[in-house]
Amino acid sequence: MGMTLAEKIIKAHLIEGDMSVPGSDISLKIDQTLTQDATGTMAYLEFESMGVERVKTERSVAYIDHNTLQSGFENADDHRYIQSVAKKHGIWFSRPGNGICHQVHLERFGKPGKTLIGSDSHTPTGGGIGMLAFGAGGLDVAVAMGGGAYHIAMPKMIKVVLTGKLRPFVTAKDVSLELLRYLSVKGGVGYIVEWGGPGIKTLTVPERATITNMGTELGATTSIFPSDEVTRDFLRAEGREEDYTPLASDPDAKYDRVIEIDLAALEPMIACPHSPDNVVPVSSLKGVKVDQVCIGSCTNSSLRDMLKAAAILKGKTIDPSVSMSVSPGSKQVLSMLADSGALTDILASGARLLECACGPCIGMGFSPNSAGVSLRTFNRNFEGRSGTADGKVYLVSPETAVASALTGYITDPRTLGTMPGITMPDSFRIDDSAVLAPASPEEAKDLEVLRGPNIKPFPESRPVTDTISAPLVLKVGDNITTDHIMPAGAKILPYRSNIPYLSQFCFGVCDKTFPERAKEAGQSIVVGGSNYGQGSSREHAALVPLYLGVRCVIAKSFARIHVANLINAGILPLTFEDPADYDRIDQGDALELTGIYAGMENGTVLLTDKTKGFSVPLSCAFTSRQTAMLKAGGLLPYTREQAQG
Ligand code: MIC
Ligand code: SF4
Repeated sequence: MGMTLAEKIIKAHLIEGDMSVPGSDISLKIDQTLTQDATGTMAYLEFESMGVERVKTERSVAYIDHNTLQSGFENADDHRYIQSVAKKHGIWFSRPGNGICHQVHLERFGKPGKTLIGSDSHTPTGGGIGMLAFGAGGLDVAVAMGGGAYHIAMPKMIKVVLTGKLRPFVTAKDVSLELLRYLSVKGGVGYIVEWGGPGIKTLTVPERATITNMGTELGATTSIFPSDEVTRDFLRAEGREEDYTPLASDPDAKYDRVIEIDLAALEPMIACPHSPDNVVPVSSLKGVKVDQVCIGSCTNSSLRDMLKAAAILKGKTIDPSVSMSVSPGSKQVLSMLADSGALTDILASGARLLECACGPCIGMGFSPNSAGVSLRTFNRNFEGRSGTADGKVYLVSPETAVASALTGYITDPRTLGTMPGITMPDSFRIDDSAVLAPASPEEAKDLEVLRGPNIKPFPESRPVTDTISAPLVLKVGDNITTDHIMPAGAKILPYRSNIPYLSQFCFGVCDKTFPERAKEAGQSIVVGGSNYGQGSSREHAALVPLYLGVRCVIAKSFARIHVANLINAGILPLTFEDPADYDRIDQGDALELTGIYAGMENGTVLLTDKTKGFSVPLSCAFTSRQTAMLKAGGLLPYTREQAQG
């Protein structure tokens, strides 16, 4: 039987496991890694603690793109730490200002057919170029840099067959939003989404990358496009045609689910607050007043996106009531915008230029006004993420963003008339001067790693015990994101290497008193609904609860990266066998989990609600490796145990 493209890449990288059993543990050889600074500091501390001298991957890159505000010494110190640790251990270093990790990686390093893991949930952006790319916790990336395998549950396969061609003003972003409307933020959990069909030929690599980027919002393990002539053209324009390999699924490959989308039938779509799957046609929100518009982020910051925005803005000015920002995805994009004159058109329209970084996407500046409506070309609109607690963030394409900035109201871009043409250059401007090479192994020996005072030791994990007695300190609902668990934003992000400081903000979006209560309890349990921990890969959403004494999280279901991070941190994740039991327990109840070790073998642990006096079964479907990790107290102690034999 034929194979899907993802299966072919998995097979070529499989270290252990049975690919024919979906959901079973498989381990993969990882060719490339990336980190960004907000998760990178912790990832490199973890890497250092493993005692590996030099990374064992083909290419590892450390990007600085999230924490670029530097409103105090913290970010600058962390940048210096990452730069020095990268140089010493064989990692390439992309300087602040060089761009957003996913955009730069696609431009300069991504290779079809290779595996990539990154300490950022949008690493699947690399699927736009035919890579099998996964978002992962920092510790998993650290292990992969040290030559260790990356473990995932063997995914099932969805194929999205594209036919037709997008009409003017309808974009790749609208394809992503349409799929989110259809599948929801949980619809991709456990799947790889493979894109195919005759319609893909009409999509350029940056458009494909927008789509694979937003596959993360579906909860998918990853998303991937074939590598074809379009991929070759992109790599040629990047001056690296030699990195091209044609790759496709076999014609008789079997998929668990097939979805067809006629590109010609799509219209501009918009995700309403506060979830990327809260999607409706833009035309249905006509007349909603807009306060702020942001163009950029790893979803929509390519040269193509920027040129389109500039072409629509040319000769016009944005509505005086709207504040608009443009953040190009990379130095390459920004310099080409400048060279072509398109930057002048953007600036003349009244938009503000922000640096080539994540910026407003992660609340790093440019927060909206109180209760402000912000239209963003980004991928996430979770509550509070923009930095304004009551801000209302909508997700749109660059075309819809610009049309709305011009009128001051949510506007279907098709009402603008004719889409002005843009000319994409045959070759991009190649200037890798902001990517610093690592030192040679000899030179590296004498290099000092520079640590600032903001770096605090990471929390001590504890082996999971056979019985856990602890109060239920927090009960939350469905689709809790890592932005709820461990918020980001300009005020908190600088402390990503300081878990004790971060801990005061844990679950701040849901309940500001949680940290105090958790500390008082000593050890505690958290209960959540379905898709608990969706969103980012930040392992801080596990490390901070660990620091606060959380020993177990019970949920209806978990998001993939977060559940891995919980296990890596030695926190026990359990699910309700009967989801209705969620309603029977209340915050404040005294809980007891018994028979945990036996449950790790037979799949069931008993939960007793001592306050109410009843017991219910919880499921615990761990692989033998996960069980061993939990018993050792997490991935770091487990890795040390393994190394000692
Ligand atoms: C995000 O978009 O939420 C982030 C910030 O890029 C995170 C990583 C982080 O929290 O540092 C992600 O997507 O993994
Ligand atoms: Fe940066 Fe936003 Fe992309 Fe996360 S989603 S990597 S914060 S641009």
